[in-house]
Amino acid sequence: MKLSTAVSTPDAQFSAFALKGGFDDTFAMAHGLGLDGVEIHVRDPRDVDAQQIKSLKEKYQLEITAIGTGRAFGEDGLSFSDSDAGVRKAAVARIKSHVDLAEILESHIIIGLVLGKNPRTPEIEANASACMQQCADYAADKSIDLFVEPINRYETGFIITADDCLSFFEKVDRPNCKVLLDTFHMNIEEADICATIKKVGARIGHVHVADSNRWYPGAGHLDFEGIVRALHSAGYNGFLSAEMFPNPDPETALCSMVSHMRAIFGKIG
Ligand code: LER
Ligand code: MN
Repeated sequence: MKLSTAVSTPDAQFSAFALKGGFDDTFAMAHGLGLDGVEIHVRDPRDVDAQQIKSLKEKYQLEITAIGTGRAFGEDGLSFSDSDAGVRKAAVARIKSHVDLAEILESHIIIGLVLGKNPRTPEIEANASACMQQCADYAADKSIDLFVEPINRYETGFIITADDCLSFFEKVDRPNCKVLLDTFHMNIEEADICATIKKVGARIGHVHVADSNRWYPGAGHLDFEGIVRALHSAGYNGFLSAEMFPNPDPETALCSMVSHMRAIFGKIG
């Protein structure tokens, strides 16, 4: 498994980005701290210079592990479950533009809060799955996956657990939709984190790491050794991407994450 961190530009409202800043600074810092990749969170791809990000990716030898899209909901109100068909159409167009960015950066797409926060009803599920199908088909043509993230009950009423996500996938029925497991949300919602990892198995596409308090792994009470062992047994060989508060400061948070996780990798071999 490899390590990455979520990064975003300073205007992002979401607070669990360990690194906020210009991509030149955040990529340099991620490289300097020995990370293998960065996960970039982009409100609207028209805000960023794809070629600049591509050259920074090459300069610092970092993979772009995924592109986060939640800011399109948080800051622009776009969602797949909005009752207004025009908003849903704009949300699909926005995510397709994220897919175009992912194609340039050889990355994948995170679908979290862009699903909306409304409690799941048959109508909401039908609207959201139709949007998902359009985006998944567009992404599949470019060999891009959509990582759908269960998010805890205090942030959404829609896809809260891994089981919610798997049952939504039955409706969406697209193989390039994978599950994004976030240890912070799992600690709130899953009865048994390791059993959930085993159950999702080959359908795990991406993993966010933060401890129980959303600080760096090692700062709370989660058993990351057990989690990494369960991911390893499930055949997961992708990224563990830190999505955590920059506490007590970004550098300490990231250094602590890297040393905690690499010590665990060393034990597992
Ligand atoms: C996004 O990856 C996430 O984990 C959510 O908490 C965003 O609100
Ligand atoms: Mn997350």
